Amino acid sequence: MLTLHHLNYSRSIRVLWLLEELGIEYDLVKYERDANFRAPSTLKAIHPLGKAPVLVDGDLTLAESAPILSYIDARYGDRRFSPPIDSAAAAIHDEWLQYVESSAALPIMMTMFGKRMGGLPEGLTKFTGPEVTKTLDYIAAGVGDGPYLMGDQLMLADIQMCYMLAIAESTGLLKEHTEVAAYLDRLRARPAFIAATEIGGPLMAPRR
Ligand SMILES: N[C@@H](CCC(=O)N[C@@H](CS)C(=O)NCC(=O)O)C(=O)O
Repeated sequence: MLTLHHLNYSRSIRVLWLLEELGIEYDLVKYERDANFRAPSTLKAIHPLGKAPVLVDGDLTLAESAPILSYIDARYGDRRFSPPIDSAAAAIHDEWLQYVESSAALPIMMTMFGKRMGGLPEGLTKFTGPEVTKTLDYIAAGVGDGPYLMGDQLMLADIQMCYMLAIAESTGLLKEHTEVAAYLDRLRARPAFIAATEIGGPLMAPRR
């Protein structure tokens, strides 16, 4: 049986969402963020990074959303949310899947932290401003006529992308990227996404 270690208001909603899309059985262990919005130390007992998501499947303990999504889809999902193996589409999809955390996350998360912590130093803003614009332009072009990144069918990369775009939206970064905002709305309208939030709680913390 798969066990997902889920933290409220976190990236682990991605994994919960995929599990709900697939309709497979799993156990869920829930963790609550502390007053500093950090994961409780009990999560470190599951994986040394102490971050969510963590997936446990027998002897396998896996951190990082992207490989977790790929593992579940390949082993338990008949690759329903991935292009045919070894195809060019699979390589392009993998690029999108990795892009979210390895490139898009940095400027979006830095801007979010800056906004919540009283602003970034000017030198950093000179970096993050253009990087955020480039990132959102790139995602908008990637979705194109959509409805999803790879066309008609929802894929793992879309599931991976949703959390980062929700952060961008909550930071006010989607105001001039209405097509990206519309894509985010399409993702959040998926019944399995809604089911995941009913089980694991909302994607974002309420604004203070
Ligand atoms: N690159 C990792 C990031 C994991 C991560 O940063 N998780 C955050 C939640 S969104 C976390 O657990 N934060 C709590 C903490 O660091 O204390 C992934 O994609 O899964």
